[in-house]
Amino acid sequence: SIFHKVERLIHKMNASNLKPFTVLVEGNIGSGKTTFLEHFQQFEDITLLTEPVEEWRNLKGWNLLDLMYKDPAKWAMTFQAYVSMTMLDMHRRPTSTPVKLMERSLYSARYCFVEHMMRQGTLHPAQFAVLDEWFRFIQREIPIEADLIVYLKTTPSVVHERIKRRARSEEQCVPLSYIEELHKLHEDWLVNRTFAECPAPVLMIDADLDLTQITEEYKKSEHQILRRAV
Ligand code: DCP
Repeated sequence: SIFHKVERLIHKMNASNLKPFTVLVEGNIGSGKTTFLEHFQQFEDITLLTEPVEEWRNLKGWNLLDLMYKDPAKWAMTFQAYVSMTMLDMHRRPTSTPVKLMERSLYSARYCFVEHMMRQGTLHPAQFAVLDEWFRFIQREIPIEADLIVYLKTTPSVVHERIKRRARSEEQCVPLSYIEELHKLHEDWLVNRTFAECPAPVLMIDADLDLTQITEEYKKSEHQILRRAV
């Protein structure tokens, strides 16, 4: 079967000591990135790096995500600086498996969130300049692997409903307009390619479907993720 073939190839890959095939999972807030990664738990030879948001909610007891939403002018910079650090940590984390799946990346932090906060004026131009210099420095000096981007494409109103339903306490005041702006930035980055560098080929998935149907949609990508790994 296809799975035996994949298994054999994965073991070959393990033996050959190559860099893992690295997949960045991107999409708006509430697009189902965590669920997508969890779908791949069934495959033993994939390393999953999920939920960096849990680190942002608890740094030595401080909830940076909450501070950022409550007082963006004061905390956006601190929050994004910490996001960059946790993302760099995930990008650099060694894996013994041939495939590595990551939730978000340094790229979406810079090209979607920081970009938005700069355009909005939430980040002072000087703060933006510091974050941007860090980003450029990392890009220049530290290899960041990316072989494929899975883009969970959604409609803003759909994810806005989901965000309200899941009721993560920090996100209760996130307006639809914010989700729409983030959507546009993801589209400009990954689809229209208008302002930012896209570091890998993009596999687009319709992520508007609800949980009962989305598994079928996810399955379509198994192929690409596992096959491209060899
Ligand atoms: N966030 C941010 N700046 C970033 C990354 C994320 O302000 N550079 C915020 C937006 C959300 C929270 O962090 O309030 C988590 O967003 P994600 O989209 O990374 O994670 P989700 O858990 O919402 O993803 P999903 O529901 O797709 O699993």
